[in-house]
This record gives sequence, C-alpha cells and structure tokens, in this order.
Amino acid sequence: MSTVDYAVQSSVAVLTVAYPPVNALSLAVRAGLGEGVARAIADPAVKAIVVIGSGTIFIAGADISEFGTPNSAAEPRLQTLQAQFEASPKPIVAAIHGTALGGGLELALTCHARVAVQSAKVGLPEVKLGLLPGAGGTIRLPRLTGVVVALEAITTGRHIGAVEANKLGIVDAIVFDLKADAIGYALKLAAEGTPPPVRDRNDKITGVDPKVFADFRARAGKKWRGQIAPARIVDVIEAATTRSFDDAKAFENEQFKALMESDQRKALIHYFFAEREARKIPDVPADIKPLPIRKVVVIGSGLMGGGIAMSFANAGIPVKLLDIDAEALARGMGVIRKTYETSLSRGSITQAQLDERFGRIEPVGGYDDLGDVDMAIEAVFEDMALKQKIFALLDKATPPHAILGTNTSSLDIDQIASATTRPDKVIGAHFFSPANVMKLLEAVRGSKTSAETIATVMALGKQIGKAPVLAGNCDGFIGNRMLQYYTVNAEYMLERGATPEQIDRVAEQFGMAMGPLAMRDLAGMAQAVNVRAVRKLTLPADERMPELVERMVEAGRIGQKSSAGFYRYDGRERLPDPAALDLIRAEAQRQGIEQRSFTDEEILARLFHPLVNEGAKELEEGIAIRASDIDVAWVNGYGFPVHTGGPMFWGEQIGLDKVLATARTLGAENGQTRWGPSRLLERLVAEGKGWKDAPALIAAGL
Ligand code: T1G
Repeated sequence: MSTVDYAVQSSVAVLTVAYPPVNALSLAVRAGLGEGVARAIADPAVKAIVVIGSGTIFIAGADISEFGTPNSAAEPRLQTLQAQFEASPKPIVAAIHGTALGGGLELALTCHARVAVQSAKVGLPEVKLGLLPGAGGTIRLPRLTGVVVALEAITTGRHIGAVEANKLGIVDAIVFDLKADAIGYALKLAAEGTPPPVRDRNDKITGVDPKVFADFRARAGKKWRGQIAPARIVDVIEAATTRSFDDAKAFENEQFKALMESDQRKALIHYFFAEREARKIPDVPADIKPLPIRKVVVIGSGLMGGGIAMSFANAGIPVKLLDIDAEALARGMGVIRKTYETSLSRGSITQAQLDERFGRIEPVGGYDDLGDVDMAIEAVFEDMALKQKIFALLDKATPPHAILGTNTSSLDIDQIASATTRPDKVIGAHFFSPANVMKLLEAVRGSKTSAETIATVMALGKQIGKAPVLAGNCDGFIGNRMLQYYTVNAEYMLERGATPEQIDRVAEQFGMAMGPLAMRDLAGMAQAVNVRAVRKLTLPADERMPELVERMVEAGRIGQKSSAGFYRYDGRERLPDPAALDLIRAEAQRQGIEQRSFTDEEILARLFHPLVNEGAKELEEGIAIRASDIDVAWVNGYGFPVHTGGPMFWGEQIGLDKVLATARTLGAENGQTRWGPSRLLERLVAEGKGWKDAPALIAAGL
C-alpha cells in the first residue's frame, strides 16, 4: 500500500493518506499527494477531489522526525503542494476526522473547503515545538477567523473542536458520514462553483487596528515566560495585515527559519519525543497488553483524592469515591462540584460536560461495594499504618485482577504492598496537586510490581491525559527527591546573604512560574517543619539542614496564610519585608555564617545545577530509566520551563562540566554525601560524553 491511495468514486478522486501512526507529511506523503492531485486534474472523468486520512486522524502535520534531514526540504515541499492545491481547476475538499494539526491544517487551508466530523479537532500547535506555522498558517487562518482568534489560537497552539472551528469559519461544514458527505460536498462545489482560495479572502484582515497587537502582547505576553516563538507569531500575524500575501509569506518563512535554528526549538522537540519515550519501559515486553480499566475507586476525598477522581471522570472513566464518613464524602463531593462550576464559569467546559463528568463520580460509604472496580487508588494522608490498613481492606474488597495504586509522595511501595496478598498488583500512582490539572503521573514500581501492572498504569496515564513516568522505589521517587536540593539550596543562599526577592526573580526569569521562596510561602511552612524533623533523623553527619523555616514558623510567619513568610502579603501581592530579612540575618548570625553577595548567574547555578547532579544519581541507581524521563517529570510536575527541554537536557546544553563544578562546590559547602558530584556525571564529563552514553556506562558498572 502506498502512502497515498488513489480511488475515483462518483466522479470524485479520493486521495487517502495512509502513513501510520499519524499521517505525518513525510516526503513520501507529500509526493503521493502531489501525484494524486495531478492525476485527478488530468482525468476528464474526475470533477472534484477529496483528501482524507486513514486510521485515526487526518494529518498530524509536518513529519517532525524528518527535521534536520534532507527529506524535510526535498521537493515537493509542503508549500509546493499547497500552491498546486490552490491552483487546481477542480475543487479540493479536506475531509477531517481525528486531528488536523500544523502542516495538516495548513494543507487543508489550501483546499477549497474543509468538512469535519463533530469529534474532529484542528489546530496550529507549532508553538509547542518552539516554531510557528511555517506553511502559511499565520496568514491564512486570520483570513478565516479574524486576527484576534488567530492570535490566541496560534500562540497557544490549542486544539479547536470541529463545532467551534465551524463557527469560526475554519471548517465549512460538520458532516456525519465523512467520506460520503465530503464527496457530496465536493460535487456540489464542482456543480455550483468553487469559493476563492483562502489566500484571496482579505476582508477579515484589512483595516485591523494596530493596537490589537500591542494589547495582545501586553496581555498574553505575561504567560510566555521566556519563550520566543509566541512573540514571533504575533509579528507574522501582524505582517499578514500590513503586507501583501506574498510579502507576508516571505516574512513568515524568514521567522520560521530563525526559530528552526533556535535552542528552544531543539529543546521543545527533545521534550516532544521525551514525553512519548517515557511511556516505553524496556523491561516490559511490547506484547504485554495493558488491562482495561473500566471503573476505579479512589480512597480519600480530600484535595488529592478529589482531583484524582476528576482526572478519571474527565477521561470518561466512572469513579467510586470513598471516605471514612458521610460528612467527609459530602465535603469532598462539594469541592469537586465547585471546581467543575468554576471551570463552567470560565467557559472551559459546557454544562453538559459538567453534568456528565460530575455524574461519573459516585460517593460510596464503605468497602462492601467494590466488586466492579479494575483499579483502586489510595489518596489518604501520609501515614504508613493507615495506608497498610486500607490496602489490606482493598485486597479483600476488590476483584483479584484489580490493580491497587497508592498516591503516596514518598513512602515505601514495598512496605505498603506487604499488607496485601497481591504485591504484583501494587504500584505507586503519584499525582501532583491539583491532580485534575497537573499532567505528571509518577508510576512507582515496587520490587514485586508486575510488568502487566506497569504496562496498565503507563497506558492509563496517557488515557487520562497525563504524562506518565516510571520511577523506582526510593524516598521522593524522581521528582521530590530532586526538589529538596532546589528548595534547601535557596535557603542556604539566604543564610549566606542573598534575598528572597533576588532568588525568586532569578528563578522566575529562568521560566519557573514562581520562585522557591514564594512557593514556600504559598505552600505554607508549618507542615514543612514536621517533614524536616523527620528528614533530620536520617541526615548524613556531614550535613546541616538550614533552620530558616523553623525560625519563620516560630515568629508566626507561616506563609501567605498568615500574610507573612519570606515576604509580606497585601492580599495575594507579595512584597519584600524588612522583618523577614532581619529574621534571616539574625539566624545567619546565630549560625555564625559569613555574609556575602551573589550574582544572578551564581544563584541560577546553585538553584538548578543540583537538580541535574541528583538526576544523574537517580540514573546511576535505576530510579529513573532515562535522563529524558526526568525532564518529563520536572516539566509536568514542577513547572520547569519546557522551552529548556527539562533539567537534564538543559544541563547538557549549558555543559555538564559546569554542573559538575557546582556539585564540587556544594559538596564542599553543604556536605559531600548528598551534595557531592554524581559518579556518572564525573565519568561523562571526563570522557566528553552525554546522557545517551549513560546506560552503557551504568551497565558497565561506572
Ligand atoms: N511527526 C512525526 N511523528 C509524530 C508526529 C509528527 N508530527 N506526531 C506524532 N508523532 C509520533 C509520536 O512521536 C509517536 O511515535 C506516535 O506518532 C504517536 O504519537 C509546516 C512545521 C497527532 C495529537 O505538533 O500532537 O507541522 O512514540 O503518542 O496520543 O507549520 O501525536 O509511537 O514512536 O502523540 O494519538 C505540527 C504533534 C508539526 C502534532 C496524536 N504538529 N503530534 O496523539 O499519539 S510541525 C504537531 C501530536 C509542523 C508546519 C510545521 C499527537 C497527535 P511513537 P502520540 P496520540
């Protein structure tokens, strides 16, 4: 079977793109489409043309795996194909199901019409790859939707449902029997006349007030946090309103090429494949089929349990929600209802979606009605005895095939599993708060967790819209184990003379949504004191834990809730607070710590290099399978700026030798046992190698 099949039906040439898994516009597909259109135009029996995708989607866009290879620029290039489509004397209709994304939608925009089934989605997600639509998307889409919609759609890269796309003018008709209705639509155009190509429809982009662009930059720009592509997208859409089509296209080409060469594009493409690679587990054979998960029970209806229940309900999986008593359950269900109503008020879901999602969550008062669940997820507070009691109950109450997951953020999976007769079915399913929003799902394997259980939870993670990453069983798994180096180091720097404002500014300019001290204030410090008390019990002899959090709590400054912590707060606005600085300086004096200043560059290194060093230790110990898995965890669980590719990719780009130098400094300052250099890192730097060489070095015993 060729990549593009040709068949004539009712005088319409149907070109079917058949290039699994996503019909990407590889050279073969582009050539097949070009040949197909030429053949259809030359055939006097053919009155019109339909382009359709086989499998689950229309066309997913340019073939990302071709980037940087000769094929990506080989003729017919996408723009050559588009010119052929627009010049066709016979109407061409794009028949869209699944998704039409990036170059796929841009090709469809050069068809004379677009029809779609209701469940289809369209979009220009190039910004998520550090790019902009390079095949005319920035100059054709606004001609259909107007500039304001195009600015939002292209700088966010969001998927637009077919019904909304129809309202916006991107899709001409919603159809039900895609191929037959597309053929009918094409014949109608052939009989009644074909609309002008999109490139010639200029009414929506003439006379646009230039203020629109300045306002958009000012408003949306706050969310771009260091990303370069969104600003370029605004520039090229603005050019579409002030220049001729061809001049605007030339400008788009120029900006596209510049972004293609950017570090951010390399980082974002790395991340794109990393998220998909993370779902592949080397020691889980490909023939192990995931178990179907048709219904789950969540134990615990608090913040985490409620968010986890919503994640499943939102993905169409019915959920039983269990808690200790009717009052707790009512409270939990009330919070869930309120969360959905907030989404409704923001327009992100419809009333029908609210009703069907909320309706999928069934509060249950006990363990005697769990015979129909395929998985249980425990989400109660971090107390081992309580978790073991719950797992023993679940072991009896759920069917033997059911998987038993725990949302614990750091407790020992094997110890929890030991309370059951099915340790092969027990796995960590660590969600991040708010669980209905945050994408990271850390699946944590115990020593007896089976391949089938792992395969099931990794597939389930994708099914519920998460980014699953498999972690080994250690304190803090992948993400939280690294997090302490970031937060504690911020406090070491405060003790030595840096200020909360300086540290948080550096972190936020780097791309973190919120700096570590502001985060500490938001999360609140009272609980942190208890966690630290436990951590101090196992602290290596060569390490001292800072006590600024303890001093803050003693002074009644527990964070935003008390309107004071490392900052003082006027509502949610954080303000530098001399009283916080006095407290920090007094503690430093008590500890006898010499004060000095820090450059921004040094703060950046001390905040983020230790993440890379600890990530390398996780690779050494097999806690993380790949360096790119750690990137996926940190982008989705902690807001590490995705346009850097994630901490490990970023560390390699800036130079692992720099990371090693910081590890040596911090090992000497904070204690070699936990802060000293990773052996793997030392070997990679010594041999001038990178993360891709790590598995071989680790397998050889470093
Ligand atoms: N090119 C190459 N491979 C791709 C691909 C693409 N565009 N999209 C997906 N894959 C691979 C992916 O790596 C995985 O491989 C498999 O397909 C299934 O993917 C000129 C320049 C379409 C919504 O950004 O959003 O057009 O792991 O697990 O969950 O302006 O894939 O199986 O080996 O994600 O069903 C713009 C990216 C490109 C769309 C399907 N297009 N893809 O989701 O499957 S740039 C995109 C997606 C561009 C133009 C510019 C999703 C999907 P493997 P998957 P899925």
